[in-house]
Amino acid sequence: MAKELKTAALGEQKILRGTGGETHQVAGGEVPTLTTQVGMPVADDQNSLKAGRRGPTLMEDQHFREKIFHFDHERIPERVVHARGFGAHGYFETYDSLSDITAADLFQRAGEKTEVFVRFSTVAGNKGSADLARDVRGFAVKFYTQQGNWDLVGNNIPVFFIQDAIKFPDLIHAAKQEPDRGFPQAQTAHDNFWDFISLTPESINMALWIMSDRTIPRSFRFMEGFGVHTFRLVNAKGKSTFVKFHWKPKQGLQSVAWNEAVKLNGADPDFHRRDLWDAIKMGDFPEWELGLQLFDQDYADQFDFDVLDATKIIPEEEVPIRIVGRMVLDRCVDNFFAETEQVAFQTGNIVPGIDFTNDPLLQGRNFSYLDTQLKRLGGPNFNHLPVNAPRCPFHHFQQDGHMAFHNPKGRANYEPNSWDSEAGGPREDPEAGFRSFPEEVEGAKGRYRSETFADHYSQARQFYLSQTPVEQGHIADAFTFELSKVETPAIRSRVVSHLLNVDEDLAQKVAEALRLKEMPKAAKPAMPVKSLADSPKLSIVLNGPESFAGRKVGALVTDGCDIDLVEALKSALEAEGALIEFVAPRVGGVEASDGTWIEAKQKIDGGPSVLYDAVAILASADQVVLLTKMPPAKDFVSDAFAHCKFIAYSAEAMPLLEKAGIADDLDDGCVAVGQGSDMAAFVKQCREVRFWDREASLKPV
Ligand code: HDD
Repeated sequence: MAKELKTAALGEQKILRGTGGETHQVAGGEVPTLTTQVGMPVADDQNSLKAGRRGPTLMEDQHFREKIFHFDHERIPERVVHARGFGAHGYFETYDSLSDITAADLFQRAGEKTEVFVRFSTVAGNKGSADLARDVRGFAVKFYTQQGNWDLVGNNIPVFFIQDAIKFPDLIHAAKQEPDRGFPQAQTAHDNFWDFISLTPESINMALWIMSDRTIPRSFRFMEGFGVHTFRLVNAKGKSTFVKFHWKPKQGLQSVAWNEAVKLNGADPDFHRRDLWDAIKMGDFPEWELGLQLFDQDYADQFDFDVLDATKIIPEEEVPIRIVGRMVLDRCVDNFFAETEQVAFQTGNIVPGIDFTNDPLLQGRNFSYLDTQLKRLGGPNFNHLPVNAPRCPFHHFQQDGHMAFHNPKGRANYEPNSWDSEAGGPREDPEAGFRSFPEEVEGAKGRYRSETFADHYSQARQFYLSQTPVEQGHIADAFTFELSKVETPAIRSRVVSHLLNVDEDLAQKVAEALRLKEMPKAAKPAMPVKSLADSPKLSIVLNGPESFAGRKVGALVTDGCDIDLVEALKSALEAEGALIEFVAPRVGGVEASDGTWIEAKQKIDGGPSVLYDAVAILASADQVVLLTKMPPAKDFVSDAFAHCKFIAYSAEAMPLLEKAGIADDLDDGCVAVGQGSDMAAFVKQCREVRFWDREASLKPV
């Protein structure tokens, strides 16, 4: 006979107050009594109700049925794009009143704070995909203003692949897993994607951006955000000004190396979400400044490109960015599903003082976001969910439907009505209410693509030529990598045929690295490619951080490591606002030279150097031999070197550097630290984030 199972959990609890059961005493203190959804106290949550000790489960077990039923329905459809994301709460603070250019309430009063919710995301991968996919990052901000919610649903790249929303399903189908095989996951390195891109010349500018390091950010905290489209700001007098929205990270820009991204996906697939969570939890709140590029119709008319074309930027050097406020993320979500998963962004959510333009991508988006939320959230009342509900008062006659949390009060649920103010409900306000900017529009109906959208290469060329040589090298490597995963040679060649219009040198490099049998002819541009002035603001390296604050050093330590060096490094990093994490052979920690116990955060194979911005190798003479025998210790050093990180090392650690094969190649990015050496100087050097000079000596694969 089967042994009877004891239910320890039940036995140890002491009921404090009655069976209606408010609280129980458990090991950690008082907890509320477990109930069903409708509040019935539960006596046994370990065993289903059975007919006899070993008999079948009974249908009348309502608690069991309710629990399993609810579990079966826990998932909602993931977003068709941007499925993997991570959200946080915070606020936006207006620096100065912008009442001269917009009537938007949140921009009226200097110093005023508006609550925000932000969700960062990747685009192509499924909900469970890894964070370091080479991909665009979503940067969606919901402002809960006093005149309704304004959603600025942007990306970390200021241009887009396509000009007209009607091509969005094709773009996304091509980017995501191929439909017959269901792979590859979260990657654009496959035939369908590059087939589509190479047949869609308008996407070439974006192709250059996504092959740059922008698509492998160090974390959400170190990337820019963009509203992409041209919007309008409208002031109280009805005057309109065009605007492009920019988010500038106060932390500076930073990306990782591609080889690092590949390894990070294995070492910590949650690297980006963990980074944001940890930073907020420890009080190091990330900040972005909101910048506006403002221009009028005259500027738009003389600009080289069409301001309604979302595949184009307006260089910052041409229309400077006016900084108007800052956003601080200071609170993690309490519940991932309720907030991050159920948040519903809509480009259609704008407020008086902000308006759309005729950008055909934006116009199409305005339909898609409303539509998709209905599918995802299961009914028309998703704005009743706390994360989506406005923080200002709201009154309307919309009623009923699935899961309506609140319905209109009073007798009237229609308008006009002749009931008195209380029973009759809300009325429109011609003064304060939203009015569309009265732009004159006329023309014959037709499926057009304006000829002002036809220049597909000039800005791609400008982007490429504005990068530092290091970044140009990364772009060539990225094209080579992605196209090497494309199985059809004709598609590889077709991509190179477009690159010839961007920069011949780039095309040559990629063609050679792919070992194309012959150079294809350049694709025929619809109009001549222009030579535009360089825009240094497009480079990540030129716009890096001013300090090492918020970054992390991984210190590889062993028993007997020099406590003075450890302490010196710790205090230099603390002074900079940076962090240190100890990596040791065993996670329990190590005993330093003076007997001090140093707690490790990671065991060496769980804490590879890709997790850190810079590393310190502080092994003791006795123990370093042990490390030389550990492959992950060797990788820790050789990877840090290959990823151009700054490396501090003690003399005792040299045998490990030798084993890692870098002892003969030590350069200015490798800093010997010992008695009397200046750790602050090492940390100052780390502000550069990477020692890029090294890269030239590392032969690309
Ligand atoms: Fe989109 C989600 C950004 C073009 C249709 N998009 C989505 C999200 C971001 C963007 C950040 C995730 C929001 C969140 O975190 O919940 N999308 C962009 C940008 C675009 C863009 C910057 C171009 C400038 N999108 C675009 C087009 C269409 C869509 C042209 C359709 C015509 N996007 C959607 C969507 C999603 C979405 C299907 C999926 C989940 C969601 O909306 O809420 O409606």
